[in-house]
Amino acid sequence: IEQKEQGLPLFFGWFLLPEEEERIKCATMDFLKTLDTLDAFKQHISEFTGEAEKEVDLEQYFQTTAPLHCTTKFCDYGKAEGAEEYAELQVVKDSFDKSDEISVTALIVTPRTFGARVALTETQMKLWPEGGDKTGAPEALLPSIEALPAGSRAHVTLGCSAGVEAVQTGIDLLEILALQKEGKEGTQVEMELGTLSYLGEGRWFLALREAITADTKFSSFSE
Ligand code: ACK
Repeated sequence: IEQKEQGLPLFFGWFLLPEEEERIKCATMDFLKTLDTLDAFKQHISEFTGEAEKEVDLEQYFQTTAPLHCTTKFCDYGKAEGAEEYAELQVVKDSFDKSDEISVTALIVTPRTFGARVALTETQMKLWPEGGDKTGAPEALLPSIEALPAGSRAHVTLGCSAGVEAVQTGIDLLEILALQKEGKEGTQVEMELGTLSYLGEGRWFLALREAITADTKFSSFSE
């Protein structure tokens, strides 16, 4: 593993410790197992399968991505706007390699992605980059993103469907939050873990009754 030009990484973020990765994977997989058995989910199954009567095994549907992390700044080895400035921030240098705890407050499932929403603390927001909610998002979504609080995009990608890139998880999350803000909340189902809502076009949002916390280390990643 070699750092590319200027030594800038692919991205910075909070990385779940290995034992935490296992715990979070198990807990969230249990949710997926339950979700695809619910009648409410089965009613909208065609958004995942393209066919009304077909079944889907969500555990197989999403391919897990490693390592589990919450991206702060996508640097693309220095090609992304503001990458160098971010790496030079004192708070980034001071936080590097330090332990921190992240708090997962919701889970999202769409035909493209499976993700965990992360609620950032005020201290963690200092590591959230300028414009971090907007990078890579489609033009049409930008006004809605601007209306949401900074850091709304913070998430852990838990899985992507075939051919989908991880960057999509944050975009799916922002889209769901924008729909909720407009009051477009559909069917609600009470589950053990919390309240599940349907937002159309195969988008599901589980607001956790109790946040799931995970120990992490702030670091960077390069392939
Ligand atoms: O799940 P993620 O946050 O989405 O983690 C991965 C990580 O960087 C490595 O690919 C995220 N990512 C990729 N492209 C972008 C982008 N343009 N803006 C923000 N995050 C991105 C991806």
